[in-house]
Amino acid sequence: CSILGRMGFSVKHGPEIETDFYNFEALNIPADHPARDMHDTFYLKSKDVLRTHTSPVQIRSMLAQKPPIKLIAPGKVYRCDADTSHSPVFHQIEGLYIDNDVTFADLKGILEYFLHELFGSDKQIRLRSSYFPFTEPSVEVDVAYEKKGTLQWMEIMGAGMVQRNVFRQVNYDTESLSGYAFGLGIERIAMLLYKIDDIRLFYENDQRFLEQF
Ligand code: 2U9
Repeated sequence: CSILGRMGFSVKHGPEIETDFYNFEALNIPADHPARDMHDTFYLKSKDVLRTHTSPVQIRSMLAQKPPIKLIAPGKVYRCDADTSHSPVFHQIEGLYIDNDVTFADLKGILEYFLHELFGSDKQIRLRSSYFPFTEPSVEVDVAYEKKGTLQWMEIMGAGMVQRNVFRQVNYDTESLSGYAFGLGIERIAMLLYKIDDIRLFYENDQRFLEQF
């Protein structure tokens, strides 16, 4: 948050219980979309959901204010999945920038700057083509590291240009506006940085684990 804050992103928060519209529909994930399966959603009796990402915060901001919009949404998200690398509650930071003439080159520039601040300016960055319903084109972002003298890549975050259907859902003009978005899982990055092999250690409050940091 402090790195992105210095880059002009302001922090926004939103509810952890969300409606289907804010969590899925507005993000170009309709009811029959296969991407719904990827989210392992916790449903409430009311048909509301525990948010599966912080993206609904960006939708709420887009409806509440006019562009330019430059924000990050950090917070808890929920997915019905549990093993050494998945927790039913974990933390994400997502970013959104919308203005006239925002390009993929702008996205590449801020990703590189952000990751160099986070991991060190000597680290090589790679963008790989990917798919998310809410961005097009979409990429996954890798950071290089060395393992036994050979170059390896670790997947750090996802990103892309905001899908035009997302603009349509919030009545934004798709001709004049464009934007980029990105997302990352905080525990995943902490696990990579500090070589932690079990995500559950973060939540067990074992003093011996926590005191190391
Ligand atoms: C709006 C439009 C687009 C947010 C994005 C990602 C790519 C992404 C994952 C990282 C690891 C989730 O925690 S994780 O499993 N996220 O790769 N998120 S683009 O895109 C948005 C958000 C809001 C209105």
